[in-house]
Amino acid sequence: MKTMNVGLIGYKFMGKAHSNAWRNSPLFFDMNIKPVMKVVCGRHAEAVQAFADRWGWEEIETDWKKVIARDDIDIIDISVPQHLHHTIAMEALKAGKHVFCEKPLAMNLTQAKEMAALAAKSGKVNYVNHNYRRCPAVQLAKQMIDEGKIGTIFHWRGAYLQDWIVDPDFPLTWHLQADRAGMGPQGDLNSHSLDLARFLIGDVASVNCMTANFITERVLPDEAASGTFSGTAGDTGKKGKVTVEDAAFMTVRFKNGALGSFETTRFAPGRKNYNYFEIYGSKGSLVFNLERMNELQYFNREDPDYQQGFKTILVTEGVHKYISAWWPAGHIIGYEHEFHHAVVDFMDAIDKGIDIRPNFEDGMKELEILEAGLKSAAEGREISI
Ligand code: SOE
Repeated sequence: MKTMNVGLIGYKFMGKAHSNAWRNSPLFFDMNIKPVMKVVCGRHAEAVQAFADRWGWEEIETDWKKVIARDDIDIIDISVPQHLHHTIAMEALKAGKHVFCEKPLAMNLTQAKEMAALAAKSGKVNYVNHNYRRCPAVQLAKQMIDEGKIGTIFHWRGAYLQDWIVDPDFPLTWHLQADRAGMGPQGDLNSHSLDLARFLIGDVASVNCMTANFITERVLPDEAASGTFSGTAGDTGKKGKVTVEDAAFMTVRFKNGALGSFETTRFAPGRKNYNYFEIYGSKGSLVFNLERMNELQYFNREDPDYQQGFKTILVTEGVHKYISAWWPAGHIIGYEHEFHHAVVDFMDAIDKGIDIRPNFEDGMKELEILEAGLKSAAEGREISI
């Protein structure tokens, strides 16, 4: 069995989701190249060591440059906040590593262009982890669209809603600071929705967008005690300015003539990770809701009138992509399984010498559209891509 050594940079929420996938994918899927959890890197040695012990990483590092410099590391997994993606990915590609990078690809289009150009020249597998593409129900939607089941597509209606900062006492974590996050939910969440729309509908010709800020300053955080979805106020009592949008509502014209809407906010109480889309076509419609991720709603205009209505396809039969590696029909899968599917396809791309999508080129195109959205919001006009 051929193996490749992985170096993971970052060990919080995404480091955990990725470690789970690197560790367990070979147990469920037949892989020609098996990933080896060689080294995990983070700034605080004691915490990283505890993480490595729990998840089975062989070694730890506290300097990501040393991980990249190692000849025995084949793959660099970037699971740190996006202000570090460009620097680490560029060094990893220059060192001849394959790169598995969290989304959004970069802080801005300029960085993304450099990353995509170097990745294209490198001949190395490069992937940006828009994990929701690899949900079997989304793969089924793609299959049904490609089979013409819903005909010519008129509309995409997407919403990616969360509620974890609606509390004015939630502190100013890095997600709310432009110099570390780049954007707010536009980059964090609409990037996912946009990736799904580009995968299922096609590319975007122009955008219109409006943004809003509801809480403009927040108490400074205790960084060590804060993460994604969780924030602990620091003891200084000092406040700082929120420098990213709290919500972004964007409409787009797709190149194929379809119209789309993308709503994203972190101020939707009760919506914990509500990644949802509807697609309307000349022959029918599809609806996906991540909170019911094993189901795809399908309306078929060609059903006889007395049977017309949305039906629920339970996407757990072995015929669906990835499912046969898991459980029998009806034994549903979860959020973490999409990360396994990404790892499997990433290693397969290396084995076969092929591309995996979304790659850095996709990540760059998404940032181009997302930035155009923020420009549209700032200037109050439609922006062509
Ligand atoms: C926070 O909004 C977050 O963790 C995103 O960064 C992820 O990409 C998303 O999948 C879940 O929510």
